[in-house]
Amino acid sequence: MAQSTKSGSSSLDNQAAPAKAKSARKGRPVSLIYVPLFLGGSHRGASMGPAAMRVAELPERIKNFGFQVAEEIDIDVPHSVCWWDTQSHGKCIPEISQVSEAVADAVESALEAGNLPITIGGDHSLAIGSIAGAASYWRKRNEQFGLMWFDAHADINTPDTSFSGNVHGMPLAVSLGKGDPKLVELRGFSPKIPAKRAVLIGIRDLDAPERDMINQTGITPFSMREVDHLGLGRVTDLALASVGPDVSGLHVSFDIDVIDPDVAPGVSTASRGGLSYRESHLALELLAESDLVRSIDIVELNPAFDVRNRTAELAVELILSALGKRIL
Ligand SMILES: [Mn+2]
Repeated sequence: MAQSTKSGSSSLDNQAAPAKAKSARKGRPVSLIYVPLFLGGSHRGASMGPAAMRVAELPERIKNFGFQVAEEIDIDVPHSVCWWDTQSHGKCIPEISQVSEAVADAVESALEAGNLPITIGGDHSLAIGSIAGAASYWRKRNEQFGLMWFDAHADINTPDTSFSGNVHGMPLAVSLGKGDPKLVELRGFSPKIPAKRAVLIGIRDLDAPERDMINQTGITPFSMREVDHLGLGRVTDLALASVGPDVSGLHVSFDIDVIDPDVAPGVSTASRGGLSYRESHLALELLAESDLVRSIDIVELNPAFDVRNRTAELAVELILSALGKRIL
C-alpha cells in the first residue's frame, strides 16, 4: 500500500537560524509533499527528483525566504513490475491510483490546515492526486478554483488515444473527467475541474488526438505561438482572466519541461523552443501577485539528465518566485 510518512516541523526548527533570515512573511506555511513517482513515464530517473530538490536545499531556501515549512511528507511509491509492461494502453494504473489516493490525502489535509501544499515530483501523473485533493477541498466549501497547467505537452491523452500508454501523458484528461475510471473516479466525483476553469500554457509538442481533445473539452490553450506573439506577461494576464473572476484559488501544475531544455536540461521529455529563464520566473511572479495560488506541483525533474543539479536549483528558485520572491 502507498503510505506516507510525516516528519513534523520540530526537526526543522532545531536547525540554526540562517544568518540572512528575513522577518516572517504573511504567506501560508508550506507543506512539502515529495512524490518520487516514475511509473507514469519511460524514464526511471524521475524518481530521483525529490532527492535532488533536497540537495538543492528546497526547505532551507523556503525558510530563508521567510516562510514556515510546516511539514515534509514523503509519499511511498511501489517498485512495481508494471513499469516494464510496454503493451498496456495505460501502464501501472492500479499502482498510480494508489499513489494518487495518498497524494490527494496529503494535499487536502495541507489545505485544511491552512497550508500551501507544494507537491514535488516525480512524473506528472502525480497531478491526478494533487488536483483531486485540491478539488475535494474546494468542493466541500462550495467554491471554485482555477487550474494553470504549464507544460511542453498537453498531457490530455487517454488510454484510448495514447501511443505509449504512459499515464504522465494523461493527468489533465483525467482531471477533466476523461480516462480510466480508476483514476477519473478518485474521491468519488468527476470532473475534478470544468475545462472552462483550466488553461494550458507553453504547449508545443502535441499528438494529433490531443489537438482534438483540446477542442473537444474546451480547455483554453496558450501555446508557445501565443507566448512568442503576445509575450508571457500578457499570456499570464489572459490566463488569469480566462479562469474567471469567481475563483477562490488557483492550482498551479508546473511541468519543468515547459522551460527550454537549454535552460532546464534535467527533464525526461525535453522539447525545444520553450520558456526562457526569465519567462518561467515571470509567469510565477505574476501568479504570486494575483494572491490566488493555493496549491502547486513542480514535476518531471529528472536528475539523470541534469547537469550539476542546475535544473533542480532552477526549480527551487521557481518555487520562491511562486511564493512571491521578486526582483525589487
Ligand atoms: Mn506534463
